[in-house]
Amino acid sequence: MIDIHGLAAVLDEAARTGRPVPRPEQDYGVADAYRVQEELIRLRLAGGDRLSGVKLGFTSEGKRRQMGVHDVIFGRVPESTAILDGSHADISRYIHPRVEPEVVYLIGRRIASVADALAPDAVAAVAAGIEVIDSRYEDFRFSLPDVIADNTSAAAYAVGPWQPYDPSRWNLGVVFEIDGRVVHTGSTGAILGDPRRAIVEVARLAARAGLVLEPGWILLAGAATPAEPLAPGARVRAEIQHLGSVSFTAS
Ligand code: OOG
Repeated sequence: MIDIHGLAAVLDEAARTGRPVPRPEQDYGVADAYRVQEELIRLRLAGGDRLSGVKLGFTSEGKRRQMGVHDVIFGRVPESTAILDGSHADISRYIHPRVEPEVVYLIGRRIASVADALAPDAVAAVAAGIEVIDSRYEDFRFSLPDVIADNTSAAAYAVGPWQPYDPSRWNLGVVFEIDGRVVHTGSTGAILGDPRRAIVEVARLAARAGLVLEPGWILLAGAATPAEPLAPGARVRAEIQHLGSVSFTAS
């Protein structure tokens, strides 16, 4: 049996101090891992943070292959981790941060079930985004339950200007740049084969965890390309065809 409160406290402290921790020695399953994540977030919200939304991980083959993991996972996104588009972001408190380009959806209605996610007003808008991930485990190595417990490595995120949501535009080119150099190109079609499925997938996972998605929340739909290490001074930019771009500079 995993100590749910104990592991949540260890991961919370690792995130706050920037000191990585070893993976838990015990075996545990995905259901317990989501309980750890829930407790970890409860600790953060008790400290005055709020949720700005949810995220999916391992929605693209590129990411699954990079991390050796095979299932889609979901995490919760704290409001305090937002990076303003075009700004400087302090990355000194992270352990071994990486960045990846994402499609971000603005949730348009309360979503408590997969049926809600299929409603025409489920998505209110869409934007290009960048997620900073930072595993709290040593060497960025983990099992599937470990990364779920660690809130899917969520560390920070930036969202570009919101655009009207056009469901027919689902297979869009993605360009990911660091310091003006293209490091990855991809397609939003790499996200679950069709990023429109992200809202359904997150509704399924959230409902299972007893979490209702609120209008005005964001959904980070998962990276369309593998992640890149983020170093101080780096200028990171993601551009998605028809959706515009988002950027920040790490300091
Ligand atoms: C887990 C987070 C993965 C994505 O977009 O696939 C993720 C990790 O790779 O550490 O956010």
